[in-house]
Amino acid sequence: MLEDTSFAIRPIDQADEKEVWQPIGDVQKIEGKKQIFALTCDEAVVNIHFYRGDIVRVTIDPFDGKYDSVSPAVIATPEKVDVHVREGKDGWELQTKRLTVVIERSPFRLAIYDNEGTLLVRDEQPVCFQAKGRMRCTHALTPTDVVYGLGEKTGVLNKRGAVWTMWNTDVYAPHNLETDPLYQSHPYMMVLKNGHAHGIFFDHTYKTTFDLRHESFYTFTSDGGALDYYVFAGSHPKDVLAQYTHLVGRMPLPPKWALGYHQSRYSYETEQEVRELIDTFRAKHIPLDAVYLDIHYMDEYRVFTFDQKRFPHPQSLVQYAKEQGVHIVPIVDPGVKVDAEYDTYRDGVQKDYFCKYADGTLYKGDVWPGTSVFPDFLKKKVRKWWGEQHTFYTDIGIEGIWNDMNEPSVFNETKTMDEQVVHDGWKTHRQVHNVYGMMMTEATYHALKKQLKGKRPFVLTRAGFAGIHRYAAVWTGDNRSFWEHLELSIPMCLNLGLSAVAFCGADVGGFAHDANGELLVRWTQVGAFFPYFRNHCAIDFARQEPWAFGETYEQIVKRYIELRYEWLPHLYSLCFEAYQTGVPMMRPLMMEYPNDRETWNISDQFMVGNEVMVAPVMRPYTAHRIVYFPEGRWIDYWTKEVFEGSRRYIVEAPLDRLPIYVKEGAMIAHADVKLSTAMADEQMTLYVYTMKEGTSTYTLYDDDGTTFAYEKGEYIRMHIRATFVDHTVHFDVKTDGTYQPTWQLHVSFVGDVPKTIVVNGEQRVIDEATNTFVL
Ligand code: MIG
Repeated sequence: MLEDTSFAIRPIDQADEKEVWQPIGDVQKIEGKKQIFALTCDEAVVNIHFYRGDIVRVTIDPFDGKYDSVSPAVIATPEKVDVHVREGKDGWELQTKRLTVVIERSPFRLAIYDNEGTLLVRDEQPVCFQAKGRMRCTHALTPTDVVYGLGEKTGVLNKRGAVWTMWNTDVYAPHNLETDPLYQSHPYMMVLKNGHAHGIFFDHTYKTTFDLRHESFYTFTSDGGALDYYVFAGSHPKDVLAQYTHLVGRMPLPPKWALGYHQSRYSYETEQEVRELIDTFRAKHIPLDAVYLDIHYMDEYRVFTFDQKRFPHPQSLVQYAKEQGVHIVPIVDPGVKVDAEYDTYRDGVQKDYFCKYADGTLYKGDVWPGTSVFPDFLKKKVRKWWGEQHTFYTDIGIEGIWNDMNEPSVFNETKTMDEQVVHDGWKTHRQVHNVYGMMMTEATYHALKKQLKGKRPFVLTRAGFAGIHRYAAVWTGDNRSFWEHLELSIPMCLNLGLSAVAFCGADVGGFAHDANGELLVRWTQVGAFFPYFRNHCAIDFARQEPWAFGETYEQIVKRYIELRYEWLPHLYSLCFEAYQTGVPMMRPLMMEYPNDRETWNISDQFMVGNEVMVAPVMRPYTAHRIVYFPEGRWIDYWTKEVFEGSRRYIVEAPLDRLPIYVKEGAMIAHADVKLSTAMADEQMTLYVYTMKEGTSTYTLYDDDGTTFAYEKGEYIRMHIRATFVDHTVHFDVKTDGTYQPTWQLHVSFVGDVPKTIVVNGEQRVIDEATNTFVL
């Protein structure tokens, strides 16, 4: 008999149905201490802890109330919050200025409201647990709620309609809409209800699942630990990001070179090849800021070594590259080759720094170097030791490191380390798997920061957990040179951004499989507006450097890499915004227009800041597409054509055109094209998209691009407000910070040039020759 699989749904967990789910029962008593409330239930201890008026943490521990999380995600400590307590006959109400938590006594259930009375969270069913330590809660949703976030997930922007699992996994097989999980775990969602957003973060390091298939609820299940979640009040999507990143931290400013164009391949195999690559970029005048060294640079894949034959003079290579304004970024994997004559292995064994089973035997797994051992990054002194090894790179001038395989990936059936391995004393791999990679990357970031003596490090990572953005940029792993993967990269990165990973990108051109000229062009156009912009390609597949497919394609690819450099002042200003507020550079339309329901499910357009919209073509042989324009008037970046908002248009986009639209009234700062961010700007141009009447604002940010002086106010921020009225524009310019820019800011109008221009009360005239004036 054939099994009917047509209605097969993915089981959340095979073990589930065999084990009994037990509810935690009624509340027996409540004890409150200022902003912390402890509830004793029949089968659990519940803690409700206000971190701020707009952030509340709920922990439900069915064991002994002594559960101690090992999650590294949260870095904020609670602030003082005034909580108003009311006791009713069915339970209690805890109220801050922004949140109300309603506790039902029998059986225990929670409901959480914002200060406008919007229901954010409600237990649809009592919280349950299993003897094995699994936890489950079921929270209400309405059919029209939209769910975003969850970090690095496939699928479309809205995550409803599927089950999503958090278990860091290396997936080389083609990623498709149902491929899950991938390399990162972000058990965090932003929920949009009728334009009101709130967030919820389940701070669980164990394997967890979000079942979002249902109309009126979702379930969250964790493979272990107490239930531990934080609710963020919102109500604007940007507020939710600010609240979430208050808790888990924000990205530091990357060095400017990390925002340039990066070229990678698995692998550029010799020093000579790398030099020739850089020379070709320079000969062709194509901008370039970094070249990656994939695993072939090493001596039989031993980390912290160079192959003597292929890379005999790494220091002069790094130096040579630097003279061309290019940074060399080597890959560093966690696996350490088992080889009694290899220093790193010997040293780690001697110090007892590698992961072991409970009985003391070393865990060994096969990865690129063959049989390998794995540093126990959960231990502080191991992180320190691992970090120190990086002087091997930093001593020769390297300032960026690429962490790969840190899920950790192992070439075996389960694809990872045995769950029975123990870390840092007695934490099982089952418990800490999802944070292993983040701890490696943290070690790398901190070590580089120290070793670079004041320069900003750049770290790229594949694996990660909530909070990873504090240490590294994230790329979405092994995609393929498929149009579908170009399309997938947008919702993936948008949701990473909504999960606080502002600095992210996908391999431009696609990693595995063969790209072609048209795909590379379309992908480079999109990549130029992603936060992180790297072309990377796998071994044995068609090369995909900008010139790989002939002159016609090369010219367009070059033009879009140049465009990236023109737009850098804008992108860099947005980076600073992300550093300050958590709001990512690349945003879904929903972020700017949460009340426009047309925007809620758009996965194929995105915003770069608040007034620039990109609507790429992501189909072969296609020179047009449908674009949705939110309210207002929009100007075509290329043709200056005007589009009235709140409707859709079919727009033309021949191969050399990426549809970009700028909102009327907007101001955007551009730089001149240059070959590397190492070259200082002498001039920047503020393009002002004029309007008849109205006001707009823009903040241009700049600093030295390399040090941490910005943390002490050594930057320049120009807050520009433009008011258009009666053919006159009034600019109100306020500057703060102590950095002396290398550039002058010119102003150029797009659209009708105002008859009168006034800057801080003083009239200005336009220079006839350049059609600009200096602000
Ligand atoms: O098992 O280092 O995702 O970017 O080129 C493959 C070789 C290991 C996977 C990474 C990819 C990298 C490749 N790595």
